[in-house]
Amino acid sequence: MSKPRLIGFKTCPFAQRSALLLHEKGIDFDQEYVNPEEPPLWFVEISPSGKVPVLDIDGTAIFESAVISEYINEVNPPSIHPEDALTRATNRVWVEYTSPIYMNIFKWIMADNKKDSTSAKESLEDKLEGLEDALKNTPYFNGNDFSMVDIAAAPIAVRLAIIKELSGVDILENLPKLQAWFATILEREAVTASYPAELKDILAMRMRGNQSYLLES
Ligand SMILES: N[C@@H](CCC(=O)N[C@@H](CS)C(=O)NCC(=O)O)C(=O)O
Repeated sequence: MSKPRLIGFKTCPFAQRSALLLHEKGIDFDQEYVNPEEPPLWFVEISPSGKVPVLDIDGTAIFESAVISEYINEVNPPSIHPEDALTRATNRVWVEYTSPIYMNIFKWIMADNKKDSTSAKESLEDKLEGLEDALKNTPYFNGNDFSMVDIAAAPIAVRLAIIKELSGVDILENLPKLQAWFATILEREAVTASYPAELKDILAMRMRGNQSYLLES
């Protein structure tokens, strides 16, 4: 059996989730990034939706980050899911909850005028407040154990920290539980390993290219 191959875009938070779980489980894998503007033919052939992440296991392509996570977790015990079925279901609910937040972040940082930027920021704040209310002042979402919810949210933590560095705006200012949770997540080695070192520069370049109101204001 050859090494798993994970295909992503450098900026994709969903692909980052897959990389994070692979690192967390200590799995030796090949990370491959494709250019979203000019995806190679081999990628188009293995990704029916044209989306990343794709996990290639010996020629079988698995896609959708939640499915990839379940597969990686299943074939690499011990499971990082909680034992209790209801807690597991609740975790899956919060994994789902975090997914649209990436689009909110994207709209906020790419808006090129005050009106769009403010409305995107408000939508993002609403979602972050929902997450804040679900937290219990524990290191990780479930307590002391790192879980799928922590993995699902880690790319949010990474992006909001980058945005704060680039723009000086801290959207977590009034969300103390989220601040603490994200700080703990960002300290984890597997989180640092899960995204390319140049992510900040790529995001800054895209924001500047879009005349991001967040950078200009
Ligand atoms: N539900 C998918 C979302 C993946 C997704 O939206 N990926 C984006 C990049 S972050 C993508 O590949 N977009 C290209 C496209 O839609 O053609 C998952 O969780 O894997």
